Amino acid sequence: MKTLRTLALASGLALLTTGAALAHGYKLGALEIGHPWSRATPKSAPVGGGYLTITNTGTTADRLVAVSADVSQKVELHEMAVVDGVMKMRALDDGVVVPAGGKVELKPGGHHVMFIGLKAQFAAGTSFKGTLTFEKAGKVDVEFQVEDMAAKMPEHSGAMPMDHGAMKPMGQ
Ligand SMILES: [Cu+2]
Repeated sequence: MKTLRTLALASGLALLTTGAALAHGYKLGALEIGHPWSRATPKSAPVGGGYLTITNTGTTADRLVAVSADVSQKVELHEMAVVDGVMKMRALDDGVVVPAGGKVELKPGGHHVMFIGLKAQFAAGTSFKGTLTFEKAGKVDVEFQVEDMAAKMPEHSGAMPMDHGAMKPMGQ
């Protein structure tokens, strides 16, 4: 009996720890932050992307104004936009608005967090801390899970494949 329970517990733990892709989330007032994640970076890549969802269950809009983290020299919010037929990214100086009752997704090929000047390679299976700052709701600490270089969220299967994770390793 005791052995059985121990086995059950052990396999339960194994299930829990297989989850690089396991969803995790945070709450900040009326805001729900879903599954902050990043992608493993090639060696000496200068930048990395950060992705997450923000659901606003409240009745007033809020705005993600900044993200901070120790993993890079600076952190910006970016959007991808087609300029003269070429996909480019640019800084979102006004942040990302989260409408009342709405949901925004920061995802590959769309709005994203950009970690610029990486201090170390992002390795799959690790995680790092970041802080999100919202105009009204304030700050929340989150953990970005680093997923495999080829990782895509299932619901993003229609997303454009291009983003920083697609950059070729430098010096190879
Ligand atoms: Cu970017």
